[in-house]
Amino acid sequence: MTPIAQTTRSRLARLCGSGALVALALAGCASAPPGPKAMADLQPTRGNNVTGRLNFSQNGDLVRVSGQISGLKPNAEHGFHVHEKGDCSSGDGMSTGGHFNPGGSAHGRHDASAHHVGDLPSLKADAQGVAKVDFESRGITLVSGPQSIVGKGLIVHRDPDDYTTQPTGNAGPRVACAVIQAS
Ligand SMILES: [Cu+2]
Ligand SMILES: [Zn+2]
Repeated sequence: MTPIAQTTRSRLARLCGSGALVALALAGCASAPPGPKAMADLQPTRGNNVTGRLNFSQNGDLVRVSGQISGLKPNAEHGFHVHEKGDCSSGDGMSTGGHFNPGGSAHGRHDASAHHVGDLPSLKADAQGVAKVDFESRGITLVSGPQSIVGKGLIVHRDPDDYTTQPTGNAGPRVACAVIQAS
């Protein structure tokens, strides 16, 4: 056995618990080791109070997105997208450009057949103006490459996304902005 194979095997055995059989370890255990993670720290744009934190974690081709956003208009829906540039410097969110759309698709619902990679499920604020986020998606990835959302912008909009107006969903001004960062 080469030293590299030995190292890999012992690392897998540690990941899988001390009792793991070597055969099981070599097969990758019951579940694959955790993949890349990222986070986004949403800051309000000028004149707004929307803040939040999102965590992204990938396992295989499935990305779980979770977190909480506050300071939203209560009892309302808010468009929520990954935008093409990781640049919040303009203060109004416009420096993030349009929706992240590496596939050249039309804008649409996250679960529709045609949508931008950056079209995320809309936020639903409760009576306190807080939206809890927890969804899983195979449509986004943290693995580096042209489809990766890491390094892109994340935008919360003031208004609902109508899923129809091209290419924006007519979701109104950008009330919070973040750059999605590897974590
Ligand atoms: Cu947007
Ligand atoms: Zn879109």
